[in-house]
Amino acid sequence: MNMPLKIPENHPRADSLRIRERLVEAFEQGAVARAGLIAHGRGEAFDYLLGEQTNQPAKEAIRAAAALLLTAKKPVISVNGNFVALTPKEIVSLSKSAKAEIEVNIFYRTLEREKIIKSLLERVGATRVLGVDEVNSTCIPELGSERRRVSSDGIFLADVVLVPLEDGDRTEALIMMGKKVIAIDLNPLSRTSTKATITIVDNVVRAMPKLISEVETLRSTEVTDLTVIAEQFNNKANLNKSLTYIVERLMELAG
Ligand code: PTJ
Repeated sequence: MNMPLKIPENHPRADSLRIRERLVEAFEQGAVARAGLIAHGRGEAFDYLLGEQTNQPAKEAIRAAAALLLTAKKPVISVNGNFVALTPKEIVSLSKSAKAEIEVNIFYRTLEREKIIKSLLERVGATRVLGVDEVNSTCIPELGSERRRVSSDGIFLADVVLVPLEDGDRTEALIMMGKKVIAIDLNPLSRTSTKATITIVDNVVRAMPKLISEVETLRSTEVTDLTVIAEQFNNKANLNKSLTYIVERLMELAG
């Protein structure tokens, strides 16, 4: 076990180091998978390229995602180890404001990890967490991984599923089942990003509070207008904008 790192306030990378520490702590608690630490490193690299801020294409995706959540009949937030380590309170808050179920669905599946993730959510106010030791589970067709088992009351019935930090093939399977998928992924090139209905290319740490506040902003908007906002969103065009943003930023930095 590592000694917790004492991060000097004036360290130029203090925020990033604090986030790393949260991941390490949640790994030691048993919530984050070993591979989750590697996944975080990959995310950090893309975040550098994005300038570690929520850019305009991400803001547009957040607005469309909020509209989609508000028009959904049965939205579900899918939660894994990294997501709960980074934004536990925001997951609970979004589930309340968007009236969405929370379901634990992990790639490296053990009952022990499921229970730890559930308890971290309950500690910050979650009252109903699906997907843990479920008698009532169903399998997603065409999916080989442990993620195929989903709650019959949650992801299986959902029309809209939020899938942050996804591993890839499940998004495709959910889309094939006729569901709409909102991804939050720092990598605009990932399979998840390209297959999702709406991809927010941003760090979950920044995107989640903005998504919650956008849900509040749009709450009183007419359903027909919300539908237009969600349907007018073009994921491919938005991902192209994120890539262009990175390219232009790097060109500028390169002088
Ligand atoms: O908890 P489990 O068992 O379900 O395992 C979860 C991990 C994350 C290990 C699993 O889903 C996995 O292996 O994911 P990948 O294939 O590494 O993909 C994770 C994606 O999330 C990558 O495209 C990363 O760039 C991205 N990512 C990493 N950190 C963040 C992120 N996106 C948004 N915010 C982050 N903080």
